[in-house]
Amino acid sequence: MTANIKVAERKCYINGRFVDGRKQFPKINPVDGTVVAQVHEADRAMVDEAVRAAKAALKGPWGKLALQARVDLLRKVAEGIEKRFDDFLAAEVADTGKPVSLASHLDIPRGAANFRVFSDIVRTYGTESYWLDTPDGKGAVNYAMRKPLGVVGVIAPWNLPLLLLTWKLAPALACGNTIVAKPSEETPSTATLLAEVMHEAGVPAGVYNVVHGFGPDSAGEFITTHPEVNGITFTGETTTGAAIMKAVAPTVKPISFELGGKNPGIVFADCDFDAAVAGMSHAIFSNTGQVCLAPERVYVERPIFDRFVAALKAKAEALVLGFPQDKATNMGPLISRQHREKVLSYYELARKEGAKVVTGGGVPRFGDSRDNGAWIQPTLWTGLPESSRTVREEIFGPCAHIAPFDKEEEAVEMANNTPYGLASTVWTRDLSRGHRVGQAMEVGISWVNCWFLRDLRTPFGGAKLSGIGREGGLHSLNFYSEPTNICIKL
Ligand code: NAD
Ligand code: 6OD
Repeated sequence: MTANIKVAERKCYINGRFVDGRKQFPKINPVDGTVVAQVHEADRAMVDEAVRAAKAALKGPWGKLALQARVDLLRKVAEGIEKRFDDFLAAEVADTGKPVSLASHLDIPRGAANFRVFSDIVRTYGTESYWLDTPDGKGAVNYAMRKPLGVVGVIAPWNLPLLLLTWKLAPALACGNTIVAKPSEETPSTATLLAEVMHEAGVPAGVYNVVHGFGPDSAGEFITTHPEVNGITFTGETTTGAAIMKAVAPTVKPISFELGGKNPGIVFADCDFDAAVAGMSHAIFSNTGQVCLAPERVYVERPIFDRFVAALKAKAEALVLGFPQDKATNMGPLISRQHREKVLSYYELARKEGAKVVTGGGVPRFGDSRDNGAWIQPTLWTGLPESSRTVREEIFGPCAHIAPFDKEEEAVEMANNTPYGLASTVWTRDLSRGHRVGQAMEVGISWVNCWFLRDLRTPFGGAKLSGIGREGGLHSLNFYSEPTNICIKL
């Protein structure tokens, strides 16, 4: 099914030109283990060149553009993504192996939507202004003016590549910044296609630069340690965030971090049972569990515990692990064999820690090319203590542990007993309880009777180890701009 995908070349894009790296690395399709792209890795000199180009563009035509003209260009970028929808879709699917049905409804449309949303929001972005009384009675006008941060380093993960890159790129550009972007080494393609779209839209050279590569001693580190990069926005693992914090410390850059999670789901006995089972199944397994917001810990009120576990098991076993293009497919592989090793180590650990394996726990066998890929079984466990590593550590796979509870307070306490604080989802028909428990969650986003649903103008980010700062709507614009306080004495 994937054999007709050509091996693409993914070059870096610096100062409006596609550039070869001195080294290349292969991108492997996790569906069947074939090479789908050769990726050009940026060395330190290439990152330097990208930063120089981005800095020059700030002073050049981009910096001089009026806001309306900038917004018009970003809208053209949104249209450009839509015009090349099929190319973006094919590239994202080849890199990740995710079902076409998912990428065509989520990843690519959101890539375009991010540019539209932030084009709209930036048009109405105001700043404070105050009238000051002065002893001479003449007064003063005191107002804040927002300027771009400058050159912004955007470092993105592989799970929702275009969606998460543009989620940061669009507001940063809307505020007038220039960009040095590093997509994940696992998903180089859509960021590269976006360079073509930017070029066609007429975005000036140097405004959007793409440098491919890895983290330490590669493009990631070269961006974060670069003295001329004025801010870093990062989505990825908490441990990577910690390393980046250290790296940026000597040059004191503002950072915005969206990090890992170990999210709880709480299901009360008074919930709409079928909706809760469908909602939790979607939340746990979509994108093969590789969503930072996915609930890997599920707490179910005891009267419905056995029935809920059985219903969730049935949902897991009905998932179709198929080729991305098949309409029936609703779960793809993990991103790579390497990531599968990590997830499988937790499947093994769960057994050692005494879990009852409700379903899954291993690698599926297909008898076709998928056996060369990075497939894994959707997996559910019960019976683990809250202190076990399986229940405490982020796995980032299609799996969850389900535990019973008797009292609301107990569920809240277990849900919050984690060093992470990204997201939660609560299922109940009692609206007061929905508010009460939803508000008690120590997280950045708390859903009731839904998951992943969000107006893009609202704040997004994590508490505790799940992040620093908030993006979304005006929160993004606040991060990607620097206020100057101006006071004029009359
Ligand atoms: P990762 O941290 O391994 O990599 C993310 C990016 O950082 C990649 O581009 C990588 O090359 C780069 N990188 C790695 N080490 C670096 C370093 N030392 N300096 C600079 N850059 C470096 O994360 P991942 O495996 O790509 O993504 C999965 C993780 O991301 C999970 O933990 C998940 O929860 C998290 N995530 C969080 C959110 C959120 O919004 N909170 C969203 C998506 C994913
Ligand atoms: O929807 C978004 O904007 C967003 N940042 C989603 C993050 C998903 C994490 O995997």
